[in-house]
This record gives sequence, C-alpha cells and structure tokens, in this order.
Amino acid sequence: MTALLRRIRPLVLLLLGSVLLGGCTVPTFGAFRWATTQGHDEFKLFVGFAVAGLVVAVIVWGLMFWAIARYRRKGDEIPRHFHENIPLEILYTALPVVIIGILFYFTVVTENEVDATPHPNEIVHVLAYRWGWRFTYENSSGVSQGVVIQTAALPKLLAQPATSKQYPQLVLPEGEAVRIVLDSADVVHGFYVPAFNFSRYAMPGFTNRFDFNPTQIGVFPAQCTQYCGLYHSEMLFSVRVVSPASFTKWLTAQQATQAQTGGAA
Ligand SMILES: [Cu+2]
Repeated sequence: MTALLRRIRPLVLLLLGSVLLGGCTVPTFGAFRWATTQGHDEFKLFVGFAVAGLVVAVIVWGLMFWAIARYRRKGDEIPRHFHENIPLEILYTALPVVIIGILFYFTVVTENEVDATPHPNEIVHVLAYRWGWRFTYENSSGVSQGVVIQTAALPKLLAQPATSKQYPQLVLPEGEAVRIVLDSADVVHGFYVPAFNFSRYAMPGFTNRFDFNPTQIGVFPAQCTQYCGLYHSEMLFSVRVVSPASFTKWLTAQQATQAQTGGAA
C-alpha cells in the first residue's frame, strides 16, 4: 500500500497544486456570482449540490481505486469469493435516499424563496416577441409610468455588436423589489439573465410573474434562451442596476423625452 501511495504522490501533488494555483476565490462550479437576493439563494443551492456530488464522487472513486489496487491479481492466487452482505446493502440503499431527501428539502426551500412575490416597489411588464423585447414600467400599484423601452427595428439591429445601444436595456433600482410580469406575443421565448442565475419561459397565453431584489450595481448581459426563429440571435438585452436615486432620475428623464416623442425610445 505504501509503495502505491509513493507512486501516486506526484499525481496527487500536481492535482492539489493546480487547484490551489487556479485561484484563491471560492469556486462557483460554473454558476454566476449573484447580483440579486434570489440569485444568491440559487447560488447557495447550486454550490451545495456540487459539493455533495463531489463528496460522493471522492468516496466512490476512492473505494474503486482502493479495490483495484488492493485486490489486483498476484500470481495464480484466486481471491476469496462471497455474496450477500445485508448490512452493507441496507446502508447503500438508505444513504442515497437520505441524501436525495436532503437535496429535495433544500430545493423546495430555495424555490419558494425565489418564487416569493411580496409587495413590489416597481412593476415592469416584459413582452418578448420575434425579435425583441419591450419593457413597460408601472409603479407599485400598477399605474403606468409612461416609460416604454423596446428593441430597435430589425434592419437597424442586424450586424450590430452585442453591446450596441440598439438592444434594449432594462433599468432596475438596487435594493428594491421589482416585479417582472413576463409575456410573449407569439412563440415561446426564454428570459435569461446569467448574472441573476435566473431563466424563465415567456409563453404566449400564460403570464409568468417573479420578483428581483438587485443587490449589485452594474450592467449585466441577458438574452433569449429559447430558439424562436431566424433572428433568435438578435434577441439580446441587458439589465442595468442603478441606485434608487439614479433610477428615479432616469425614470423622470425617460418620462419627459417619451412624452415629447410620444413612444418608446
Ligand atoms: Cu426568442
């Protein structure tokens, strides 16, 4: 056994070294660092699943390699044969059931937190259509704020870089609850903001409602994630989270210009 350990030591050191040198930040396992309280809940659940999976994987791999090394063929010696081990069989049946029960519990708790829609400070109607997005702002009582943000017409949009101003921007206030009321005008689209760890279908004939509590100021890219036709790739947008004061200023400025021009910017 010690000979084996000595043989695999360089490999273990190499693996450990690459993990440590790879970065000192907490690993995200491919999830995004959150920018909303809901996104943070999803992040915690995702990391919990990844860690649980890794622990199980390490135990399974460890036992496999131990069995391969310990019981490898030595000369003509035939290993001892046996079958049935009731305690072991009960253990490896019960343990996965318990693990799945725990993961299920945390999934339900997290989903309930993410889907909770308490009283919002702001309501934004999001309409997905081929090929763009329309954001209509309302106050917390559902009264129109007279602000509509919409994707530019297709000829203007084609051959634009992803950062183009022709793609619409959903502006949200930091630290406030924003209700999104999501609809589709034609086919199924996907409303996806990677930085929020959040995606939901925009479906014709069915309204999806959910809340965001943005916790981080910044601009976050977003897009349609459901292939919806020829210009699906043009269904880009971004979310800009600003301070509540800047949000009010932005809303007032939009109201003034849109009242003048009589429509979406
Ligand atoms: Cu789409």
